[in-house]
Amino acid sequence: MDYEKEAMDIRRLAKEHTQWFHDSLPMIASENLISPLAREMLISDLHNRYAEGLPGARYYQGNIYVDDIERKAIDLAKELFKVEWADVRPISGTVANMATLFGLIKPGGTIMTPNVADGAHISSAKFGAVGMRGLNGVTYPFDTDIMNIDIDKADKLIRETSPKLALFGMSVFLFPAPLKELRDALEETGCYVWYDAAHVLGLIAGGQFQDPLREGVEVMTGSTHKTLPGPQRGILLANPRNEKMQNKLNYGVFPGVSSNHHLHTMAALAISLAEHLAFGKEYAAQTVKNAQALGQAMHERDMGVLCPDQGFTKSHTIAVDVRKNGGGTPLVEAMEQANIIANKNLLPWDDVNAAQNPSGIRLGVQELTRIGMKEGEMAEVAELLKRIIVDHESTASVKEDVKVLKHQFTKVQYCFTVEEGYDYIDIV
Ligand code: DSN
Repeated sequence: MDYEKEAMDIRRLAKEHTQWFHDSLPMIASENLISPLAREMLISDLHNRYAEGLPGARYYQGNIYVDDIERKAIDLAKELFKVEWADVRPISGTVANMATLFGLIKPGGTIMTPNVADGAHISSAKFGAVGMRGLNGVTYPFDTDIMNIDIDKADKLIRETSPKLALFGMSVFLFPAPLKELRDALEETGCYVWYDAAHVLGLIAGGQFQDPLREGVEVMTGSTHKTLPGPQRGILLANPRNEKMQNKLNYGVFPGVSSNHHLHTMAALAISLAEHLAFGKEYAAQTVKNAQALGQAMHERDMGVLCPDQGFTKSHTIAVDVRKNGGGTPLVEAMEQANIIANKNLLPWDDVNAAQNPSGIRLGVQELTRIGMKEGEMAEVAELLKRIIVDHESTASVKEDVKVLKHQFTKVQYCFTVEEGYDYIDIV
């Protein structure tokens, strides 16, 4: 085999992929665009190096500058989230979740989590990290009319079950979790209260959605590439009740579930945190406005957007029940052919085993917002979606109009600008 040709083929495929996304409307709620300054970190020498432990207490030499970068990342995270303690080493949101499980609960312990069909992330499921830790998972009762935890039933169940750990946060996260409403029950059990903010991290930091760390949450995890538009990475934030708890979380990250923590993405995260401190408020507010505008425009076109009485969403995401138009799978495939990229999604009435053929579609607007789209463009996106989902128009003709819309928005916004001729760091 010609291995050089293989290598060049891989490069070609990556270029074609990049061109495709340049021509597309990416609407997967868990993705975003990194800024030019943060992206530069990904090809710097930091990528080639190792660090274990914490700044000033490492297991390898060569970390003089890495220590300074990591200290800055920690300080920026603490400022952005107004939190006492931050660990920027988890290499993904799921790794941050695993570190929390490793640190705060032992096998056999009881954890309360949202249910996957109701929109929870797989790491909170028996077939995900919760199961791998050997925990007894109990799910919150859910009210499908309001797409949120049923407060009265959950209050009762928390008191009856007395979990060691209570997890909030979803992957179809439309409305704030009822933290204040359940606070008494949670405090009475004495359990650790943990919030997986992966999807809404940038909204929280920007003062939108809810403020979990002021609503009774002690530990917040997240991924740093969704509504917080940074590198693919994770973060762990806490107001620990005592030093023992802080040490447990620290130990959970290292040596619990990670060794080297990927220094290029750590530096990219530090830059993204600084950019979110500068631009996050404006970005988060526009993101939520756009999601609500998209929900309204699709609702006006009778497309099955959930929760019209609640204003569709308070986050970056809307959920759409597309059963009457053919179901999630064929429709996201047709959308993909028309260059609108989204994912099919379980809705609460689906069997969890129907994940390959669910009722719903999940749409996120955080990336379209990142390139400067506003409410007017959301109406255009709704019309493009209607032509596929309701009218079943030819995807080829819709695709041309998708490209015309997308090509008007080619720059990443809400970040520090890089001038033409910018002196990028050398790879070697
Ligand atoms: N599964 C991802 C999502 O799309 O929500 C998060 O890890």
